[in-house]
Amino acid sequence: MIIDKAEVIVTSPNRNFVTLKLTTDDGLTGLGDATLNGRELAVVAYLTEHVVPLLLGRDAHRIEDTWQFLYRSAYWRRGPVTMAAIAAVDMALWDIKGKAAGMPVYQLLGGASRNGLLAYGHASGTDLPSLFDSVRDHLEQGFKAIRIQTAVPGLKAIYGIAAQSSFTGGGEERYDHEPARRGAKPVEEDWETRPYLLHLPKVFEAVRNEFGPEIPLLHDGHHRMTPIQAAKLGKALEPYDLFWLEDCTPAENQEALRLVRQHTTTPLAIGEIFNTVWDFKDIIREQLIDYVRGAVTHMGGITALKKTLDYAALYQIKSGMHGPTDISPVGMAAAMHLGLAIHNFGIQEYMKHGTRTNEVFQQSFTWQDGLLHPGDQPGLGVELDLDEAGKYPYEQAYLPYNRLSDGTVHDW
Ligand code: GCO
Ligand code: MG
Repeated sequence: MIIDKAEVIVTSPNRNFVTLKLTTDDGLTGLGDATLNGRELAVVAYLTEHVVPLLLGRDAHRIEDTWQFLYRSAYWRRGPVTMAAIAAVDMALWDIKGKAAGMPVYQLLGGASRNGLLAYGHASGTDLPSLFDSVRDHLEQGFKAIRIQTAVPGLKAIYGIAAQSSFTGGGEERYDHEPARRGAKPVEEDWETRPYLLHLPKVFEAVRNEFGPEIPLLHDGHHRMTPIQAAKLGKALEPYDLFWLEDCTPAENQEALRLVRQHTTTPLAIGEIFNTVWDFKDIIREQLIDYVRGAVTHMGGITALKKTLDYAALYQIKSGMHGPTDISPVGMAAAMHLGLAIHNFGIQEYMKHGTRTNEVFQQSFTWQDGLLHPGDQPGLGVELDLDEAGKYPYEQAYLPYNRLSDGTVHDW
């Protein structure tokens, strides 16, 4: 089973996606997600110029060998561009192997460890009434776990807050699709940690009073706090029993988590911007986190993330795979197959893709009673409609960034 065609497809139905499509000499195809939000074309070039020529003629069955070859032969290791490119190849090869075997990928990974995947959605609001509406929307959609993000009095624009409700069914009017956020320059947002630290516990108190103690609630700090601020927030949120506090400090300062950990029992999740097991090794071994946020798309694929999660399992640390809409339907499918198979699954982030995205990518996953399931089609269960994809050419799109009120650039 020889790889004899490798195409890199860029499409922007609701946002930009980079997909690798491999075809074998016996006509099987496999898809891999290589989307790196805001830096998409760097991965396109890495794949097209440096990886595709190496794939042609290789045995499509040799997933581990291909992974090791791409990782080690480059000499320059790790990094989001390299690891997104390797991830795409890895996913596409698992897709092909599943099709060759006539089995969904989760069967090849050991079979289902559960009936479906607990998933959390993103509720947000500019004030409490709009936040409550958004939570209600999510409950009606069947979500059994919900992330809570709110505006902070005095700050104009913050990541993760939709202008209206963050969930509108079709998924077209959310913060992650707003046209103002796509363009030739990154949108500037503002930030001050003090008003946020004062405000957030009150929001969680109000949400608990309105919706009760049962529903698992999550929050994303998006790397904005110092270690001692994060420790203080974790402690202040303890009465509201969070499922997790995510990215409380900048992820690259791993020692920070030791300090946070000493002060709070609020569970911690980190790692959406990590790309290898080396980024997780110490914080797993020292038990400084509770959930691994790595994405299949950015961690070098199913092969590499499974190894990281197996290592995390030794310490009762669970998966919490990244799943915003900048993970393509192919990357989401890979996450679902992996999540279904591993023993230490924790929760899956799930932001519904927009209508146009779902027309470009035909998907077999199901969403029922608050649980995701990748479906039982051979492979990953996703196909790409090239004609649909061709309607939506690449659009320059940057992530926003933050400045403090005195003008200092801050973590976004
Ligand atoms: C999350 C993330 C995302 C990121 C985005 C950047 O928890 O879902 O923080 O919303 O900001 O993926 O590309
Ligand atoms: Mg996050």
